[in-house]
Amino acid sequence: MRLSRYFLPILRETPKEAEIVSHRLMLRAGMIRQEAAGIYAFLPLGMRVVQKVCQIVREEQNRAGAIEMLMPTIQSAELWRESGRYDDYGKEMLRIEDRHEREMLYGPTNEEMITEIFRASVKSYKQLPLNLYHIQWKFRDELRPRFGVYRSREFLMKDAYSFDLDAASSRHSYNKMFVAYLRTFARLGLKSIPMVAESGPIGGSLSHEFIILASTGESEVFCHRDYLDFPVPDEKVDFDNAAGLQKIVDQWTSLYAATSEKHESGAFDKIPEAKRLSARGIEVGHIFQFGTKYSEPMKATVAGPDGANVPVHMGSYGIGPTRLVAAIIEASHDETGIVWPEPVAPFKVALLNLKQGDSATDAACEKLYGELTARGIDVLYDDSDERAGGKFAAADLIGLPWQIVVGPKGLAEGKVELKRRAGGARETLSPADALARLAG
Ligand code: 5CA
Repeated sequence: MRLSRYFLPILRETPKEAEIVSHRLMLRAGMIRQEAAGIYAFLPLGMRVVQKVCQIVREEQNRAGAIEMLMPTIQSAELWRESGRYDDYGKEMLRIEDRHEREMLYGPTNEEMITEIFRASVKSYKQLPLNLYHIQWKFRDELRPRFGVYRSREFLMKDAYSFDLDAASSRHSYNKMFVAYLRTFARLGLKSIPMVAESGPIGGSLSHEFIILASTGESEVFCHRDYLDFPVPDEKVDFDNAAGLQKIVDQWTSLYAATSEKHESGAFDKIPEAKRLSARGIEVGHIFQFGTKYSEPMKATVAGPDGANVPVHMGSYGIGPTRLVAAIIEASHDETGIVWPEPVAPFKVALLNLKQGDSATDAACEKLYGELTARGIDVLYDDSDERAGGKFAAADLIGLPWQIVVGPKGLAEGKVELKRRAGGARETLSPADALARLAG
């Protein structure tokens, strides 16, 4: 992509309304724009990151056996009356009336709708277990939307819903998502800690929040420090091996870890003092097991092996991809800007032409640009007329993992500079070597 043809509205000034670093950097780097309180447009650079995050979330959901679909954002109030949540949900729900005066709502979550879809066609335990998910916009009329896309009113959610015949197999489904979440957040370059959590309006007795430690986090959390060094299961993990998964989950829940709502100071104080970690965190995922809370009132039953109809056992599993973009920046930035972990970077390389208009520099850049593109490497080519200082600052701000700096002085010796954004290490090498390094 040539910067001269791209849409990257970088802000020079620090926006005053932004209280935390991720919000500031997302606005400055031209990733998002506020359209109303808690409602954001994702501009091209921001949208690329959202897509990368969603793709990793998707791959790990699929690996764990969940099946992707897409439900609508607008739901009928009727459905929510069936579960009894229509009135309970209160002011957080955006209620809408259509032209026929039918009560509708913008979905804050989808337990009711998925239960309705399930009961329409699944009749036998032989079709279980089943886990269906989608990645879709949600709306919650948050009392205090803040920190940009971290706590917005409209946000993207990956929500998965599992259906099982009984509590034991429902636990297996829960564990699949638990392990998928550990892998997902690790692939996004984050250290997540599953913590015992309150289930709130979703319901149920078993619930974990996946927390990223960050000083700007909204949640107060308490855990054993050793979680920070626990091994994350690799891609060979067998999701069909119930006992094997339970072992992983047992290890990841063996030490104390709780959000403030579930905190027990007595238990926490038993941890040796040096191992106690009391910190702030960002909730990036939340999983719930709630048995028959929805299936019973909504009559989602299947015929069991003995022919008798029983309500199915369910769980739901949420991840916030748009919140994750903010969480990744909170975890990975420096004083000059964002430092993208490679798997979610909007482009892999920034190619900086330090003397646009100089025929040798232009030719070297064009050649590199063509070669990088041909190899399928995402490159943002700064071919603007900006002076060198401005190009360096913009490249650091948007935080692509690599920068190739091409200027007349270096080129006179057949060299370009390759800079690693994380850590700032620089190397002087030939364009061919720079290319080989990035293609490797
Ligand atoms: N139905 C369940 C699980 S599918 C559910 O709604 N869970 S939730 O309420 O915990 O939300 C799931 C995830 O969505 C959260 O972990 C968080 O990552 C994200 N999320 C929730 N509220 C917001 C918000 N206001 N802004 C951005 N992301 C949010």
